[in-house]
Parts: sequence; C-alpha cells; structure tokens
Amino acid sequence: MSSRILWLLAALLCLAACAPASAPTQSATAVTISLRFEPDPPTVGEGLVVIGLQTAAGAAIDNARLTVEGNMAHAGMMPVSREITTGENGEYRTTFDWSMGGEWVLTVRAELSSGETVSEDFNVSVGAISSESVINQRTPEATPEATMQMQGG
Ligand SMILES: [Cu+2]
Repeated sequence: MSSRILWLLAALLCLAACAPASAPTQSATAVTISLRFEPDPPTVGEGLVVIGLQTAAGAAIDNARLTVEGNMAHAGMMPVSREITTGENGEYRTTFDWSMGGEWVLTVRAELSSGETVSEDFNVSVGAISSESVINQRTPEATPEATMQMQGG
C-alpha cells in the first residue's frame, strides 16, 4: 500500500474512533472555558489552577459554581477535586494538589446561574520534579542506604 492510502486509512480509523469523544459536551449556551496554571506547566505538588469563564461574546461570567476534578488514566489513584463558588472578572482560582507527575484529565464543570451546566475535559501534563516523584516514592526512609544504616546501628 502506498503511504497515501495508509494515511487515509489512519484518518478514517481516527474519525470512527474519535468522533463520539470529540462531540461537544457543551449545551446550547455557548460558554468558553479556558485554563491556566501556576506554575506553567504544572509540576508535582500544590499549584494554582485558574479557570476562565466567558460567554461567546467574550463577557466574563462570575456567578457560576465550578467543580474541577483531576484524574489520571491508571487505576488506583484518588481523583483530586475542588469547588469554586466565586469568580472575579471571569476568573476562578483554586489551589490544586498534583499528587503525581504524568498525564491528567481535568474535568471542569460549571453550573451557571441559569441552572444550566457546561463541562469540558482538558488534558494536562504534570511535570515530575524527579523520576522518583512519578511513582510518589520520595520518603528517604525507604532508600536502601537508610535501611543499611539502621541495621548497622
Ligand atoms: Cu497517578
């Protein structure tokens, strides 16, 4: 097969596989949800998540109730969630504990004053401070050196 046909096949497969997931989760009210992080990009530990909420026309929405839930793809991790009830100039801030480095999906759900709910998923790459922090084993007591010292003493 030529590479052109392969590319077409890949494109078709992706269309079939991705179409349901990429369907807009937003309802009739056009609301733009944006995200930024401090630090940017986020790293393991406590950081700040700032969610921007705007109408399609670009007006700030301050009176929504937001929930943010972070999940990682692998099993065995507790989701991290936060709730924010006040915005300022369309910005909602919350501290967020990135408990592990790697790929996260952040689900932002906004309940508007009209009672309508909009939500959107964001993929977030969280940088690890060291390779060890990816698997959350930073306790010095667990290192072989510490164990040996204890046995020797
Ligand atoms: Cu994890």
